[in-house]
Amino acid sequence: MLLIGVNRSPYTRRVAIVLEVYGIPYEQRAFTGFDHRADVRAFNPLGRIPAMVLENGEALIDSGAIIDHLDEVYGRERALTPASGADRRAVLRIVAMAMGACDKFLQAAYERNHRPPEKIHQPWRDDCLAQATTALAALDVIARSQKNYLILGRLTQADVCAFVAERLARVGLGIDTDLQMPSLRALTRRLAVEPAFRATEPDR
Ligand SMILES: N[C@@H](CCC(=O)N[C@@H](CS)C(=O)NCC(=O)O)C(=O)O
Repeated sequence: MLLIGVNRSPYTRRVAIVLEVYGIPYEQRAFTGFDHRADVRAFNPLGRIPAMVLENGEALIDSGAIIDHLDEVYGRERALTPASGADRRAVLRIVAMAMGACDKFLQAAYERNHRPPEKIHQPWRDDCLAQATTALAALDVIARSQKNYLILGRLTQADVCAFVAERLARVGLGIDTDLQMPSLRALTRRLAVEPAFRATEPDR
């Protein structure tokens, strides 16, 4: 199994965490979408990370699709996303909020990083940031009433996605999550010491 992407990408990190939780051996190529366009396109024509190459050479793209495969083949009854029913819907709702927040945080970051200063449209950045932080605030409310994990009393894909989204907010966008989302931050502090999260911590 070959994972394409760097773990400072929330999308790549969530795949790496799942690989670790399921105990799947894998190699990783530390490519980024912007710095290694040609290398990434060899695995994903869209030029985005993550991609994952299976043992038979098949390349999967998009973190959700990759995780769907890992859940099906390796997760089975312990899958981080429950297979069906109300539990599945509840996990997927949180996943959509957290990963949607990542999308919005990245749009705000791209607006800042990929445009000449005079062409940055701050109202658009503010709107993206407001959408993403409102989603994280909703996760904070859920985290407030829970003990160790967000829902179902065990580690699920909801926790993995909340974790990567909170990190992107704090490290990537400089948002003070200790102040603004203290319960979510407490959750990510707890998760950070679990082996799958520790093993995938990026250098920067
Ligand atoms: N929906 C995709 C999003 C992947 C994504 O946006 N990756 C970013 C890195 S964090 C990327 O490669 N950006 C480069 C680009 O969009 O050109 C997923 O879940 O995998």
